[in-house]
Amino acid sequence: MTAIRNIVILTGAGISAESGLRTFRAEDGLWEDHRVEDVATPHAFRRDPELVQRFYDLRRENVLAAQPNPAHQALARLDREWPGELLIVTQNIDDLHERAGAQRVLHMHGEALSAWCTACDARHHWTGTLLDSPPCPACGAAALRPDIVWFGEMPYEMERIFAALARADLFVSIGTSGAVYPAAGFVQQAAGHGARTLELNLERSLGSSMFDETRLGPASEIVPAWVEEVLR
Ligand code: BV8
Repeated sequence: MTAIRNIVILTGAGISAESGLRTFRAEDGLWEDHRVEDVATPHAFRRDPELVQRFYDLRRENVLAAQPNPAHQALARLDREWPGELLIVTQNIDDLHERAGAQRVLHMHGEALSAWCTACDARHHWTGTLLDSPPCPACGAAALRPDIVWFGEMPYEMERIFAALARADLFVSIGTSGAVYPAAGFVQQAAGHGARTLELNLERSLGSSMFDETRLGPASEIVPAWVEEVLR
């Protein structure tokens, strides 16, 4: 088996579930009691900006109140100690990877603690609310929206992600259902470039059959065990 030097890790809502942040595919399919298309599309924002701003103000509060769990801490340790290339590509808008100490992190779907001015294109670290249409700190316009990639919008840094997938020897997917693209297609891309592929999840995902190996269990248990193994 070729030596593992370059690792790409994809994380989803499941890695933050044990930190108290709800996952998406709740049994009722609602997203915190909203239909996804009512709160996470550009169309929804044009139709009812207050509903969308209130929804993300709530998500921002929840993120600020949450704490990293042992899965986040284990990946932060791997980031510190792994001598080869490593990129943690997260679909999550929370900052729990960074608060656990991880640095090589990329938020492909944006960040809850960031506001984006649609007038001057500036982005601002944001912990307050947006429902009250605060002025942009750079240009003063009341044109701030959540810095989030909504459905139908292009995810962030796709070139950097594709480049890392092309160089990966190992692709690991943690806490994601494989329901949303282009993230759900990364396993095929990595495998296509010859990488070994491993899934760590509570239950088999929609893409499980595409992985060389699947380990089931809560992230707070199976992620530290896997990191221990890799760093041994
Ligand atoms: C785009 C930010 C053009 C918002 C999000 C191809 C086929 C079909 C459809 C499409 C396609 N290509 C594009 C589409 C359309 C769409 C899409 O995929 N629709 C789906 C619904 C079919 N995709 C898009 O619109 C994307 N944009 O395509 O632009 C383009 C094309 C190519 C290249 C460039 C551009 C944009 C999608 C991004 C939307 N924004 N988030 C916000 O957060 O508010 S997506 C959002 O939903 C999350 O970020 C995440 O990506 C997804 C939720 O999935 P998961 O994170 O996996 O969470 P989920 O709840 O589903 O699953 C949790 C898992 O964890 C479960 O498996 C569970 O078992 C496990 N688990 C639970 N607890 C634990 C656990 N595991 C371990 N331990 C535990 N304790």
